[in-house]
Amino acid sequence: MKGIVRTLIGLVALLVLALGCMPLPPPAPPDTVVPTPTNTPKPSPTPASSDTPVPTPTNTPTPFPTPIPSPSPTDTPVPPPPPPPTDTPVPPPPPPPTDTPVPPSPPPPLPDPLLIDNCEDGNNRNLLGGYWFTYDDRGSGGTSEVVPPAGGEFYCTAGGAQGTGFSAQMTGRVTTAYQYGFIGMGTNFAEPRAPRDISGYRGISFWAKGDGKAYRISFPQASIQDFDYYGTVFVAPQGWTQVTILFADLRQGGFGAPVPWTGTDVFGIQWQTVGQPHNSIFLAVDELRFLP
Ligand SMILES: [Ca+2]
Repeated sequence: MKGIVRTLIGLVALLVLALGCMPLPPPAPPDTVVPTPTNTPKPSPTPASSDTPVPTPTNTPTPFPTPIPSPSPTDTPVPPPPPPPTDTPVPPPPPPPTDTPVPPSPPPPLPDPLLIDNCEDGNNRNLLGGYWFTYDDRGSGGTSEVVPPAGGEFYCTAGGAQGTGFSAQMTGRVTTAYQYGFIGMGTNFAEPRAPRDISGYRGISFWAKGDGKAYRISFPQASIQDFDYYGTVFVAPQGWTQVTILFADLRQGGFGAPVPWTGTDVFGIQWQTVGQPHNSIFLAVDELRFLP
């Protein structure tokens, strides 16, 4: 009997030793009932036999409950990156500046074959090519003065008829140094100076403004050499006024030889003072036209 006990004790000792070498089961969560060796039913004192089930602590360990991972900083929900800046809708480029609708330009004015000059081109010639000029009595011993000076260039002056920009103007004075003292201005129908046939026209018209004095408009012609040209006298109004001159109304001054008017050899037009003296002279003419 003692042998059996000893054997049992030895077995128990071996068992205890074996249990000591067994890896301890991981600590179970408090709520897990893990059989501990104390729960192990103590082996019966009956002799161990091969059919005696030896309880072992190798009970299948209760699986750990899946640990709930504690939130880690990395688990902090990362706010989604801000959406990439949406492409700012690029406004369509402004349409190219549309060509400003060009209003249909009025047809260019038809060449006015009747216009002799309107002084708007700013030069010293009329539209027929002839020059504007002034003259005075100094060649006859007088001392009358004209501006622009005789022999110099004659340019139209600002201030024209009917709101236009320029007109032909002369100023000056007429003295008595010469018995028939005078000053004047004129324009030729051609350059170089040459006679022109203007017999197809009834006359000319022009706009005049001046000092209220009388002026004689005359038409130098090739067939007259003594300066007694055909002409007529008009009074220069102080405001722009249209003046009409009919060739049929022209007469010679009477101091020279009578010559017929044919209108076929006319050099141009000139405006000349009448009488003397004149302390001041002012005459402007503009918008010269032939009368058909
Ligand atoms: Ca003008």
